Amino acid sequence: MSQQFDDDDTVLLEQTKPILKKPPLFKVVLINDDYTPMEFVVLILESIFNHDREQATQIMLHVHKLGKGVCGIFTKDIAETKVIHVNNFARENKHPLMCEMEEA
Ligand code: TYC
Repeated sequence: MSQQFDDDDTVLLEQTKPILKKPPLFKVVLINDDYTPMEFVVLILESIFNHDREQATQIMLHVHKLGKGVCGIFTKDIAETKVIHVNNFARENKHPLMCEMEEA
């Protein structure tokens, strides 16, 4: 905000546009493997990514057939946390499921 004065010394305020940058977004990507059970992948997509059973099944089948697929798109901190949760949950259950993030 810059300050100017007119003839009777009234302060004139100039509105300046706030400079707001959109935060960069990241895709959370699931990778296919031959061992993780399909039901476990569907459970992850429902519980960590809030997909309904139908969407979760579609995404799991996409990953199963094509090798990888997007679970969701998030800001950096949220994407990092989701990846950690997926990988921890998979390891706790002794599955080799892999999850990564990529700039969107
Ligand atoms: N390919 C696995 C199977 O046949 C299922 C699977 C799907 C595993 C997606 C990982 O990210 C994955 N049991």
